[in-house]
Amino acid sequence: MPKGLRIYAIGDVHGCLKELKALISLIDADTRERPVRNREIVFLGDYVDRGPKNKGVIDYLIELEAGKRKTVFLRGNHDERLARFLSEPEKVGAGFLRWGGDTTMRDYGIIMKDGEGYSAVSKRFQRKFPKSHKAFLRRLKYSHEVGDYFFVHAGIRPGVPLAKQKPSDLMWIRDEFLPSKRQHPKVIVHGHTPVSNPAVHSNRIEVDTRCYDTGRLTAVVLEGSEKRFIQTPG
Ligand SMILES: [Mn+2]
Repeated sequence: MPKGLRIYAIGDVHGCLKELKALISLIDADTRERPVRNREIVFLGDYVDRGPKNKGVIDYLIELEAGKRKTVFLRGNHDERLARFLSEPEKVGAGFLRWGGDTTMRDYGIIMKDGEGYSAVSKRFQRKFPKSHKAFLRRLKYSHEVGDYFFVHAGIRPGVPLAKQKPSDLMWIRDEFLPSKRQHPKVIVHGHTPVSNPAVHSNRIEVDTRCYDTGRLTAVVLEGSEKRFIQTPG
């Protein structure tokens, strides 16, 4: 990390509002204990689906974005699919509902009726979905690069230059990325694939600790060449 900058990068939130607020408090306490000139909080995406408070999480993130803390919000596959379910429901409806989209819709007051099609339920959902939330989803970035680190939701396709990576890989990749031993142009900091414990590998750092199951939401703290983790107790 460049001198004087500390980054806290937070893994998949998936509707875990309570843990997210707790983690932000832990991060603020950490910064008070160890003051630093510049601090940035990077969210690695997947804010919705599966957990209990999806609408609440987006409200809270919008509040954080407007507040004093310097923040960066990346785009996860679940965030992308939520946005697409509102605009092209027939294409993504099956996946959206299979992977927890029903819990997100319910938070916005929409329950799919028996025999209702994707288009019809999406239309009802659109009417309940705040413009501010739509705009937030549109603002999400695919990646963020600082110092020797590349922050992204899922990972990268090994061997492809960072500037040429496809959004679909950045949000979805697993099989070709996780086992790769290649030294990528930067150390990849990512979520997307849950692990029991966050880990530092030679070419990547993974921080998705499946908060909606474990109650443990994790941030990696990067400063100089130091790497450490902060986590809610679960
Ligand atoms: Mn994901």
